[in-house]
Amino acid sequence: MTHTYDLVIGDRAYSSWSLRGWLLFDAFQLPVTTRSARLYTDELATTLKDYFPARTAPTMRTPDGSVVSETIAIAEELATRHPDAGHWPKAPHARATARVLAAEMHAGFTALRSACPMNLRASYADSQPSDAVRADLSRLETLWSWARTTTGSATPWLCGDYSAADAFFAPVATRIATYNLPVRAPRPRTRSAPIPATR
Ligand SMILES: N[C@@H](CCC(=O)N[C@@H](CS)C(=O)NCC(=O)O)C(=O)O
Repeated sequence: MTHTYDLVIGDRAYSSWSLRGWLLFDAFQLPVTTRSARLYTDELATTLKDYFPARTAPTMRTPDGSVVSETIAIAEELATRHPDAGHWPKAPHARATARVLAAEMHAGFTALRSACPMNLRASYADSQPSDAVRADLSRLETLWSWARTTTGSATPWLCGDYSAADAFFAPVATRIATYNLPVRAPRPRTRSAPIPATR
């Protein structure tokens, strides 16, 4: 029997962390067996009994049996085990930048996350974001613009090639679309010279 990764996830249309966890496999061509469980039901708790001490989706089990919850830990563990998969940029400055973005997403944006739950099946034309949500959107613009400038990204992505930072912000991008949230286009990349990729 071939052992592969197992990944417990909720519905990827509604569970932003599950979508991130799944993207950390799918976008980097890593094979995984997914186990879907409905969130906020006994189904998730029952499924996770096999993944002690995890309590949330996504949770992965590595082929050798380590249980890893917390999406940032999943990203780091996959990146370490599969260094050529591309979770982090190879160039040190772009890699550091991508790590900052993923970590801040993991820890922050609480107003946006609670006011605008991810829902890939809905689209609202009218949005009345609170001041706290507007502050999160402003921080997003700052971070995204900084990442693209400082890494000299010439792709549509944040730090050059698609990285875990993009996977972490994918559910945020869907919220902007779902709730028609006001964000400005990125500023032109002329304000500071990018740090060379080879540093
Ligand atoms: N900090 C966790 C958050 C994961 C999380 O909150 N997952 C939600 C679904 S989006 C969940 O499993 N909720 C079920 C529960 O809390 O009972 C991570 O990074 O993975």
